Amino acid sequence: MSEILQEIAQQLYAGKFNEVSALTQQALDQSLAPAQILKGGLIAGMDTVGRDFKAGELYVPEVLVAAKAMHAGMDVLRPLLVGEDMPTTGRFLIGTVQGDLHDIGKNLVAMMLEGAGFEVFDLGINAAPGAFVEAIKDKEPQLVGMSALLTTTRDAMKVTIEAIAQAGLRDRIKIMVGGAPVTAKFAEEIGADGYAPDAGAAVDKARELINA
Ligand code: B1M
Repeated sequence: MSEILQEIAQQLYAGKFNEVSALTQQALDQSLAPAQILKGGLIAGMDTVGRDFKAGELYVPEVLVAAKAMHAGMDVLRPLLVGEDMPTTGRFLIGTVQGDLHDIGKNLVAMMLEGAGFEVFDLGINAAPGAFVEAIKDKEPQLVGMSALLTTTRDAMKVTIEAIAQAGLRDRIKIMVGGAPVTAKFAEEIGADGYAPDAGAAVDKARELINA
């Protein structure tokens, strides 16, 4: 990896958003391709963040600051990537299910997925089954993720999966669920394809499902 890409990854890990922004511009000035900077610098840095978060070596605030640094780098690259035939890891639709207003964990998962090169469409909070169905038709994601933080709202995941099946869209997508009251057993019971306990594991599971 070129030295500047390594430095971008290191500064991103440290959450130094001004440095990441300046280094991303410097890398462009050195004629590195935007896709190369994205993959070798920003995504590489975020991968390390995900790995260490999963291992319990980083905590939520550090991940959020790293994600902010990722966005600072992305802001420099975005105008150059628009229109370019950028290979993404995949399209991921995510939302917090109906009745649930918690979004900190869901946002963290979305940021980590973006960091891993996924194109993320975020339905926000309190997303009704119909909103998932319409967005699947509109955005054509390969993966759909649902988050719930309440034991009472995790049942909305099952209802949403049923609505997706009723709309004839179940075979087109893989479904992932997560959130504090969700377990692997629950995911299996409601017919989801995967479960992840945290944002780092969510990236691993998304990569696994998209390659399955
Ligand atoms: Co609420 N809340 N809350 N709350 N809240 C909890 C969840 C609760 C455990 C607190 C408690 O009682 N100890 C409890 C739920 C109990 C239960 O059902 N078992 C609770 C309750 C009861 C409520 C209200 C009902 C309170 C009331 O009004 N009486 C109410 C419900 C509102 C609603 O949703 N309808 C409510 C409201 C709120 C606030 C609005 C005040 C606020 C949310 C702000 C926001 O999100 N913008 C809030 C908060 C902040 C919490 C706690 C304190 C923190 C949640 C959080 O952000 N954690 C929480 C207690 C706690 O957890 N200590 C609590 C940090 C976050 C990074 O973790 O969301 O678990 P988490 O996400 C993780 C993983 O779960 C996983 O990855 C993330 C990152 O590692 N993950 C996924 C999440 N989604 C995933 C999706 C995936 C894969 C992994 O694939 C798609």
